[in-house]
Amino acid sequence: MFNNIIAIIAISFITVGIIWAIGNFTHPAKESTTTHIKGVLLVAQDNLFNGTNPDIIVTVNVPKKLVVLNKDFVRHDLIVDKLNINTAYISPEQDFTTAIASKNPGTFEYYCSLHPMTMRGKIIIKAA
Ligand SMILES: [Cu+2]
Repeated sequence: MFNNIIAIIAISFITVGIIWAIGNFTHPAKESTTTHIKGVLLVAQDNLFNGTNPDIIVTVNVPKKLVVLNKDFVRHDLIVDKLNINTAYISPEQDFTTAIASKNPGTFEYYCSLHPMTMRGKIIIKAA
């Protein structure tokens, strides 16, 4: 009797182990493909970018990836007139990827056209 219980428990563990192994094989954990990509993430939330509208530093002739993610309840966009960046309206939970690139150094303002009073910061292109 006691041996039967031990056997049932052992078989249960083996069964669960096999199911777990098959699950891992058919549904492997997703590896993040973005962690090694250098770039800038601006999260639009509470009518600010990243809470502080941070300066973004970019080197001349070294394009930098820019992802704008909208975690707000209203639409936002990001525009840099002189760098020809315009994400168009980004809906809540949507994102848009673009690039910051310039052949010339300078300071350029980025802003949201819907909330230009609060969502405004600087892109600084520095010499190489
Ligand atoms: Cu906005």
